[in-house]
Parts: sequence; structure tokens; C-alpha cells
Amino acid sequence: MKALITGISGQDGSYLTEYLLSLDYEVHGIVRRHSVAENQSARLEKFSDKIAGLHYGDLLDVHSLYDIINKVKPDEIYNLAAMSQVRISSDIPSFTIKTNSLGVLNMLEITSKLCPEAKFYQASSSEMFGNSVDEDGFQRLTTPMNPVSPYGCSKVLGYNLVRHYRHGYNMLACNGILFNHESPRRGTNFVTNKVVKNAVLIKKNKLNKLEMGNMDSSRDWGHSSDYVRAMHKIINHSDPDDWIVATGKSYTVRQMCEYVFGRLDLNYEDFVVQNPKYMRPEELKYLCGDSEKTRKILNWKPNYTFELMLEEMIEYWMGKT
Ligand code: G4F
Repeated sequence: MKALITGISGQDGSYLTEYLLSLDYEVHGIVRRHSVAENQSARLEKFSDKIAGLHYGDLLDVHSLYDIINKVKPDEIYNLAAMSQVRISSDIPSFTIKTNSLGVLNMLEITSKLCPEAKFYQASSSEMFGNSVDEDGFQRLTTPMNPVSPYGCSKVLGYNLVRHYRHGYNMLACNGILFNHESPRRGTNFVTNKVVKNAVLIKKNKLNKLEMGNMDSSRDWGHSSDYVRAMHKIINHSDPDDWIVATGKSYTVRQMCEYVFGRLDLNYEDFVVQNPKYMRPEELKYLCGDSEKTRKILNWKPNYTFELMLEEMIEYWMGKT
């Protein structure tokens, strides 16, 4: 089986590559040119010799997409590439909408022309729900989508395009609506890895304060390696569909800080200060996903707990800093 992953150099792209290689896939990926070549594929270093091809391309460069898809002729396409930082999406809204929405359209159009039989996975996001929550405290497939960021808006369009190509053109296109998922490979401008890295630096007397944004928002945090297993199950299900991937447990940023600093025998209140720079124009206050359908039909469940995931990240930064 041949897989093509856009966003292969990201957190999820790297875990998915490892997983597909373990299943004997021929894995190809699309990378964007980066001025520091080492940064381009740092997360892939350990297994880069097993990757069949890393191709230069961009979701907005239809010529590159056409050439790559035409050359690789993949059986499975995972569209993970995106401008994925929610706060930054307010600074570069136009780029975000183009990449995350028009980029999906480009991928679907070219796939439908060059390899209509290919299975197509779209990285959709719980950010699409915005502040909608069902009465029982969960978001699910029927929860209204009321996004509160350019990122969330862009992902809603991508999500709907996938559904349209599935229904209108019989494409094997599916959406995984993934709630937050983290790991030591997470970028350090996302909250979990920012907190863990800086708490460790504080513990080692290399830093004396941590500037944060909203401490009261709540997230359903899972581990990326669990979520890429779900992606593979989603794309290979007999009926292409939309799926929720989540742990079903939600913690506030404050609780997460309390846990991480506590594990290092520190009190977060002694070090955390608020900086408006990290606040968002409109905050998404609470996420908690109902993934019952995914667990039942796809027989998926996460291996990591919230605590285990943070332990792994703490251990990583203790060794790295
Ligand atoms: O870690 P975050 O930046 O993730 P966010 O915005 O929830 O988005 C992530 O999850 C989405 C799925 O729901 C993905 F689609 C998306 O691509 C991304 O992976 O922020 C989490 C929470 C927010 O409420 C934010 O306001 O943490 C709060 N926060 C508080 N202080 C902070 C900070 N976030 C960041 N990044 N940095 C802070 O200093």
C-alpha cells in the first residue's frame, strides 16, 4: 500500500509515518521548503531512510500537487498540512483560510482527476465547534459548528468540501474530527509543550517566570500516537464517513499547569503570570468529545491517559534541556 501524507513533517505526520511504516506501507510525504533545511524534517530524522519519498510542494501550489499525486499514485492520502496554530490564525487570517480551505479543495480536485479510487483523509478539528456544547457537556457529530477563529472557520470549509466530494462525486473521502492531541513532538507554541518545557527550565533554574494566556479554558487532550491509529482506521473503514477522536475527559489549562509544576515539586502560582499577548480575540472555552461511535465501530481507544502523556513530555524535556 502506498500512502501520501501532506504535513508529513508535523507532529501527526511523523507519528503517522512511523505507524504506516510499521504496517509495511510505502510512505511519501509533501514538505514545504524551509530556509533552515534541518528544520524541514527534524521530526522524521530517526526513520527518514525508510521514507520512500519526500517531495517539495505546497497545498496552494496546484502544479506541485498535480505532479506529486501523478507520480506517486497513492492508495491513501492523508491531508494533514495546515496552518494549525489557532491564535496565530488571527494574525495571518488570509493565509490560514487559503491554506486550510482552498488547500483542501486543491487536494480533492486533483485527487478526483488523477486517482479517484484513492482514499482521502482530512484532518478536521474540534476547533470547528467553537463554543457549542451539547446539554450533556460533550461535542459530537451533531453539535452545531460555530467557529470562533479564522482557523476554526477555515476547517469548517475544509470539512464541508470533503463531505461534498464524498456525496457529489463518490470519493472515498472522510473527516477525522480530532480533539487536541499532544506529545513531546508538539510545537512549543502550543500550550502543553510550552508549559512542560518552561516548567522544566524553571525547575533547572534556567527561567524564573512563565507568561501565559487564558488559564480557564478547558481542553480534551489526547496523545498524537493514539490519534494517528484512529486516522488509519477511519480511512480504511468500508463506508467513508466523519468521525470524532477524543478522550472524553476535559481539563483546564490551570489544572494542566498545576499537574506539571506539581510533578516537579513546584507551585505554578509562584511562576505563572498572564500576558495579554497570548489571549485570543474570542476564546473557545470548553472542549470534550464524544467518540463513542469511533470506539464502537472502529474498535479504537486511546492508550495514553492525560497524566501518562504529560509524564512522557516531562521526561523528554528533563533529558533535553
Ligand atoms: O495548545 P493550544 O494553542 O491549542 P488550541 O488552540 O486548542 O488548538 C489545538 O487544538 C485544535 C483542536 O481543538 C487543533 F485543531 C489546533 O490545530 C491545535 O492543535 O491552546 C489550548 C488552550 C487555549 O484555550 C489557549 O487560549 O490553551 C490556552 N492558552 C493559555 N495560555 C494558551 C496559552 N495557548 C497557547 N498556545 N499559549 C499560551 O501561552
